[in-house]
Amino acid sequence: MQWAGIDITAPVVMGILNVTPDSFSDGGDFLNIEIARQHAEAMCQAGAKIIDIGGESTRPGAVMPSIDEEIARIVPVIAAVLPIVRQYDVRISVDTRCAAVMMAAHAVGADIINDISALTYDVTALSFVAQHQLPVVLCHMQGTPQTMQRNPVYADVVAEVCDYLAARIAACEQAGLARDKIAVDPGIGFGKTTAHNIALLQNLIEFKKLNVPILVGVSRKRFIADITGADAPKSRLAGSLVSGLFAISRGANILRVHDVRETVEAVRMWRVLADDR
Ligand code: 7PM
Repeated sequence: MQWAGIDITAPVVMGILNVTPDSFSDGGDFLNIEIARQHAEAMCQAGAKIIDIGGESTRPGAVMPSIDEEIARIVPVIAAVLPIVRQYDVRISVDTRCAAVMMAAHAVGADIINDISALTYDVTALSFVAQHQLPVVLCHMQGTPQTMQRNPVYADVVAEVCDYLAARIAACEQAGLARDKIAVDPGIGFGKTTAHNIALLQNLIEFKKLNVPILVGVSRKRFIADITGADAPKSRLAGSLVSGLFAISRGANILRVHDVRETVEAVRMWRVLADDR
């Protein structure tokens, strides 16, 4: 099975390269371009097949940067890491809701659009992605990063998220985007309580009926702290690895993670022991 030029028959790891000063777990570590280059190379060497670069911290309550600020943050980083990721045959995804940022990122080499708003936030985003037939991750979010965690409510979170993603896939196809460019994501932490996140992971198999690759982002998220008591984001590695392996066991194809080496090794162990060849 292929998506975005990547063989996704085996689970794929997407490494996170946050270039926002307030990213909830990297706290602006990577504002320095050189550090970003080194981190991207380390993630490629550790087995990441996609590097996800985001200029907007979408953690709950975050303030949106201006479009120019978002572009100023990510374009130099994409340009700096491009030669490296190309050496490793790794792809670059850009984590943004803004069409202008997608265009600027694509212009300097970004391969994949990772939009937490599933191409609904910016009215011109869908036509841009369809025009260029870009691989896209359609992620579910209830509300906005500013409001989503105030009071997430669903009658049936699995059915509602699945139906939303089905509708977004239909909208993309309607706009002329080939279905084989599309991947979906239940949006763990995007307008969900811990109970909602657990239900989505336990019922991930329901999303297989959408017949597109499934991406899951659990790494270092708050629901892990709620369960393990690991309060500091960087202390949530064990919970992140177990949640990621669990998601794979329930059908996830791509894991979006901070800790690439640990995740690649955990997935390798899992696949041998689960005889999941
Ligand atoms: C809450 C806390 C929400 C932290 C989001 C975050 C995802 C993503 C992010 C995801 C896709 C963070 C994340 N999470 N893109 N971007 N799926 N497709 O790591 O789960 O800051 S931001």
